[in-house]
Amino acid sequence: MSDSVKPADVGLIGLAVMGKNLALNIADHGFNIAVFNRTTAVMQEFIRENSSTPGQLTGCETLPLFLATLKKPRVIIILVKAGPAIDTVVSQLLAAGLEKDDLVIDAGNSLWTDTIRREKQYSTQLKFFGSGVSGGELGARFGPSLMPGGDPAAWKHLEPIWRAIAAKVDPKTGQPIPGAAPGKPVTGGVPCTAYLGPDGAGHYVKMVHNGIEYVDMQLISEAYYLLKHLLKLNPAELGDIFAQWNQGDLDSYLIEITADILRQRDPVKPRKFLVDMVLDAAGQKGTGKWTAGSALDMGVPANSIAEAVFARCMSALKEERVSAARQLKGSKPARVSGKTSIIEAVRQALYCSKICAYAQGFQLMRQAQEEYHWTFDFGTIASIWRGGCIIRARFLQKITQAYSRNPALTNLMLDPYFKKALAKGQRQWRQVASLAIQQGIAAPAFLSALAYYDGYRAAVSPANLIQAQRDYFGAHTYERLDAARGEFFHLDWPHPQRPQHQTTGA
Ligand code: NBP
Repeated sequence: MSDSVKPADVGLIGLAVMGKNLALNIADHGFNIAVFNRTTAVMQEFIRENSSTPGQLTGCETLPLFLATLKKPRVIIILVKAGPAIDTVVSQLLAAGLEKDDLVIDAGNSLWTDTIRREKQYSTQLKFFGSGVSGGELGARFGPSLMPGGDPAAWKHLEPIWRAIAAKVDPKTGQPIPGAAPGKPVTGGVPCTAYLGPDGAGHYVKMVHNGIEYVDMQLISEAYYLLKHLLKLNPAELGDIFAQWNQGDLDSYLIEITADILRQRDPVKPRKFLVDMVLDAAGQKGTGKWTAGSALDMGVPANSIAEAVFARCMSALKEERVSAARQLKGSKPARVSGKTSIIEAVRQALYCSKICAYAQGFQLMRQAQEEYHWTFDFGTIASIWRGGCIIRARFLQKITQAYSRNPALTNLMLDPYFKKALAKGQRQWRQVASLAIQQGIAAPAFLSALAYYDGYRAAVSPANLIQAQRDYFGAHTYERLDAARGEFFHLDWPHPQRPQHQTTGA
């Protein structure tokens, strides 16, 4: 290190979309930052392009040089492709001289069980820490939502940086404070980050955030598609509806960008709207699937999250769908009357379904904390999602308030505010669900959210019959309504191949 270069406060490895933008955000906040990338040319170009950055950026061509540039104990953020690349980078850092007190933060979308494993595996060699980062390119650049989890002692070193670079919200309204620009970060406000718990807690919360994001996007797409077909509206008209919705309860980043997207003309064929030219096959990187998988593993009903993942899988079957459309009959979507009331009904259906999606995400975290011995503060989780992240929304202030009213809330739907919202919107929600069914329009997220609501509020379900069937064919036993929970019975069910039958305790 030359004498003119001050030791760096923090290092960052991985200069793709997220790493570059997070590095600039960190530099904007007055931290000296050293950066390294596997492909040196990427690092060199990044340094060249940002030579006028007010903060100090130091590009390092080798890992030994990178380590030598950092203050001790070193604080190193890794933003490389999630998966084996994390272990590769850690091994390379160890080979280059990383020390026991140094902190390595995996800020990518890593599977939480990998983070649990890595923290244990590297515990004698370094301090491994996980943190979710949400907000995409612009969030990383001007203020993301940061979801850290790991050793609390390690958090002390990271906390000042994370609090500085995170998105900020107004303490009274919970609304994001806008206006950050290169070299001019937002000052004041409440940072959208908080320590969430040990080992994989941060990455688990980030994963659930993404699972909710899948449903949010699916619900918005279903609302768009229903309005398009029921009211025969063009994308610009639909964009205006979403822009109007963004002024009320649905105010959120995803609704805002939806309005922008719908109004966008195609740059290739300007007479067309771009959305009409985009192929209807949605990709996925796996965090939605992980969320649904975790729900299945723990037995938590998160049907809308799973439906949102399956809807993307269905969308990907483009060629099969095109062929099936010619062969399978359904009712044809027809124009319906009452434009204003249909728009309002879809808005209510969207809001009610969104409540169910978030309820499922929080239920999942509630169960995960039992499973992994974490203690989540759900109000804090909701509060750090109010700004910076993809699911940021006015609605998250309501969730923050719900958990501050009752931190032990059994289900978000039971909070007085949300109970009222569901009661108010449910007639129109059911109307929209019926319309979708009658008109043959697939609306899996709307319908699954409604099924979640109706299933959760059903004091009596049809599972008595399932359990009786299980006992019939597999002697799996059943509990009785007139006996204590945990007391099991079995019947030798009458069947020609099973001569005698009787009820027995089991
Ligand atoms: P990518 O996930 O596309 O990863 C590209 C970076 O990883 C490049 O810097 C590449 O170096 C580096 N890399 C790879 Br690939 N394999 C490596 C290895 N074995 N050793 C060292 N470096 C390696 O980047 P991203 O989109 O910026 O995302 C980074 C992380 O943040 C991911 O976990 C992602 O899931 C998460 N995330 C992304 C977003 C988003 O909007 N993109 C949002 C939130 C979270 P190279 O230049 O030499 O190829």
